Amino acid sequence: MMFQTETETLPREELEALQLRRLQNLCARIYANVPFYQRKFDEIGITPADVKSLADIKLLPFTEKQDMRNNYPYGLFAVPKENIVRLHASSGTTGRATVVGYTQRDINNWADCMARSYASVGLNQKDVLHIAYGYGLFTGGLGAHYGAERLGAVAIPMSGGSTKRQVQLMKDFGATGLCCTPSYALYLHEAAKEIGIDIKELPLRVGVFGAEPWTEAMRHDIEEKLGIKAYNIYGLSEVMGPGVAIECTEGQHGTMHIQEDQFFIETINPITGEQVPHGEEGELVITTLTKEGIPLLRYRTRDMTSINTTPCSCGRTFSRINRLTGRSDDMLIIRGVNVYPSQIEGIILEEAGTSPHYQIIVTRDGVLDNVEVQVEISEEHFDDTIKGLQKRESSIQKTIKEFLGVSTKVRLVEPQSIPRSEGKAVRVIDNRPK
Ligand code: DLL
Repeated sequence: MMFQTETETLPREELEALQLRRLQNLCARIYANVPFYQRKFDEIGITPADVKSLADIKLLPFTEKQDMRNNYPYGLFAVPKENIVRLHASSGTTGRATVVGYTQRDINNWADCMARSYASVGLNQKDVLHIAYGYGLFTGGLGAHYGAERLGAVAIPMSGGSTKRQVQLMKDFGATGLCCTPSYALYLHEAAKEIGIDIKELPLRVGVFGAEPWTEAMRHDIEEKLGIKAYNIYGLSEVMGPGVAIECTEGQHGTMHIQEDQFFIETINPITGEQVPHGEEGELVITTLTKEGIPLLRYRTRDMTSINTTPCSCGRTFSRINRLTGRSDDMLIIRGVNVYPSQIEGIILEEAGTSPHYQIIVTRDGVLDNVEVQVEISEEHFDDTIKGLQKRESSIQKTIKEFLGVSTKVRLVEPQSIPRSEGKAVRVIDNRPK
């Protein structure tokens, strides 16, 4: 079933003509309204009128996360603040978050993309959607929520936390769809067992899981344990939120249709910035074709994937991206929260009595990610009392939780005990199953 059949099955030629019109309009808008882009165009010596075909996009400048940070908070917005109706932001230490603003039309387009996504995995108006993505500055909760309402389904705004109670309410409210991170789905299953509920016995039938990498093995595990069909959804707050791409009920597992009337995609070599041919792996670059609040030209997602243009038996003409294979930077996703080692480093360095030698060790304990941060104590504080050390540990732990939103276990270790490396320091040891 499709939510907007006409758009989702547009013949490729018409779709590409629409994309070109929207790209030209985008360039004109950002050149006129965002000094950052005007400067970038001027530096390269091109004007919006030089964009005559979709292939010309390769002449245009990239946008990176750092550009958003440099222009914090509103510098890249393309409309006056009175036209913005909502903000979202990624977690980050003060002043370094990436902030995105939406006009009413942006929110509507997003709700459409999410409603299409639900329909694409077999959900409809009769479904009851238990939404356990976080509500707040994170785009997961509200994105999933507005899409569910747009579809005409029942949206249950659960957000995260109180896991056992969630299971009870899933049962009481008769949830048929579950939206959360794949690891949280497994956690719900464990919590259910503890309170004597078998999720398999509930009417739950479809899961819409994303916001973190997961494997085919994990899909089998979830489908088996929860007795549902599990689907992969992709998105990122910078370009919208969840619903940029989604699997369908017909296509091969792992391939996700991109909402191509809204987004133009390319894959590039992350080192040279050159486009790579469709089918070859590269970094996904997304241009927002309709966004008004904070339109982004050639946004470098840092997500590695390949573009799949083979027609899909579902009838959608939107091309697909294959399962994400990793990132071209060092961002970690811990229980659905994005964390850069440099953010943890910043916090450690502000704490008196520690040295800049640290290591972040990520493991999966049962179904949940665990993070231990080992930090070398500085020589002069080495003879601190145990109480003193514990106080330092919990102070760092608290600051990490407060600024980055992830729980960690901080352990102070002896000076010189973290292995030194001759080249780049090894900051992260990720022992989670791949
Ligand atoms: O995670 C938006 C979202 C919410 C997507 C709910 C899906 C479901 P951010 O917090 O900005 O936004 O994180 C975006 O998460 O660049 C990817 O690295 C990663 N990511 C998102 N979905 C997937 C997925 C939301 N299905 C970053 N598989 C992205 C692998 C994913 N990684």
